[in-house]
Amino acid sequence: MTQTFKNYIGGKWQDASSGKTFPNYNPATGELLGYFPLSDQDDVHAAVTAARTAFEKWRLVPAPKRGEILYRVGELLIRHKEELARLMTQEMGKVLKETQGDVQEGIDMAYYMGGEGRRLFGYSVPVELPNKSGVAMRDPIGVVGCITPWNFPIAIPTWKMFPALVAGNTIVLKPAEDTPHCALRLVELLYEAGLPEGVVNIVFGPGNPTGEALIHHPDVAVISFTGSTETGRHVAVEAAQSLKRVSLEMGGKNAVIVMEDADLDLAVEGILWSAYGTSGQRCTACSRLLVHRSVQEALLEKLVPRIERLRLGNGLDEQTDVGPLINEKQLQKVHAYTEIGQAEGATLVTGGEITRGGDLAKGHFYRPTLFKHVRPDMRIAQEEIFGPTLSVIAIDSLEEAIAVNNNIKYGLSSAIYTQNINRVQQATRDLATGIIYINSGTTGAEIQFPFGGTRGTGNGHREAGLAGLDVFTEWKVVYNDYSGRLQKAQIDE
Ligand code: UN1
Repeated sequence: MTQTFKNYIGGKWQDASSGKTFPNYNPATGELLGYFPLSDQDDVHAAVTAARTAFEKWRLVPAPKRGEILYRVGELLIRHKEELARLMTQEMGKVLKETQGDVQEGIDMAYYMGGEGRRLFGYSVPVELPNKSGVAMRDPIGVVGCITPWNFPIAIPTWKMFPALVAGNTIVLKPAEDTPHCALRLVELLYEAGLPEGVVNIVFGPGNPTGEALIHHPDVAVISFTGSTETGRHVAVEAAQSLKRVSLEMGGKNAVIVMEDADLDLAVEGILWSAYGTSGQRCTACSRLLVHRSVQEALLEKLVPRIERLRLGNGLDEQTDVGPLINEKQLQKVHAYTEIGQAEGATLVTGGEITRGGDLAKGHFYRPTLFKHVRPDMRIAQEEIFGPTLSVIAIDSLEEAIAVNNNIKYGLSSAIYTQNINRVQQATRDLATGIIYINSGTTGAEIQFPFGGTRGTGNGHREAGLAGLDVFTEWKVVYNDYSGRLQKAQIDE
């Protein structure tokens, strides 16, 4: 019998108050994996109320103790790594090696933010008056609403929840409706590690009504969102009404630049991995290849056969290189971009097809696709496709590559292959993205550094690293005057 799962609110498993549910499918096989509650305003209200109540106690738990819970979460994630990876592959399709990496990112974040329990550095600096001191410290903000995507269903919730928790906030998590089960398991492990009830609450459901209720709730102080730029803009506009703090992590249209002096074999590996890994469904995925005209044909001669050899299939099968797309809607969107590219006059070199044969018949599989003769202003070179589609643009100089790289509404990551140190320096200075890779592809960010991008990719915040605490903390400054008399700053001599 198919299992029906529940929300976890205030330490209790609960159905949606309406009794409604939605199904969860395996994108490789079409198999029904379970039903989850379709939560509305009432469920979200109950979750926010539970989080708000729990906040008054959680904020007083010493931060090192909060950190210790995260260390235990790290241990549990290690113990359950294989189970979670398999569950994730079944739920969203990417291959086991990648889902193991996804869980590993959560483990890394647990230990990193666990350590922040004994840091959370503020600072003390000299003050201008005698017998007075000043200290700046980080304070939690309150209830944080986390809205997370399906492409990194463990890692991204940990990027949001772990810094928020160590800083003393409480949480309502709304995971993507395509990957509810991973999020549920993560929350279960948090409680197994000893988290007090109500500190993390999970409500399942789609953007509307579940996400909408969260971004509009007056007691939610912060929204941390990862998803499309279109939805992120909506979140920012709506949440502004109640002056919520909003952190947005959105789209990318990331480029690999290959200069004429590059090691082409090395570049091929980086391009394959970052363009077609996760079936191109990463914010950091490479979707533009800016190659020097003089090495374009040599590069494509090496690259195209390798693309054609990528094996599509169920991510649980060790032979598989590329899993399915997340759902039918995304499959149709990716294919529509193939038609757009052809209509725009780009040359389809390989792929461009929905795969319906044999074992793949029930899944949402798309052949790894490459277009050449792409102009930088074509839609396939400007818009985020979020699939295995790579557009090759010929460039004649580093300056041109940088200009093409930057002339786009996103700014998450970029990469350059060159052996020339001067070009490395120039590219590092001028590529206008939040992340730059030298001689590797556009993916592979590590959690101890800030993650995020410029322009339409974000709204100025960063996740992970020390910067990842900023969204979830308010600076509080305490002046302590022990002179026993009225002292006037800026006025007393
Ligand atoms: C994302 O694509 O949403 O750098 C996150 C990377 C991963 C994280 C990607 N560590 O590709």
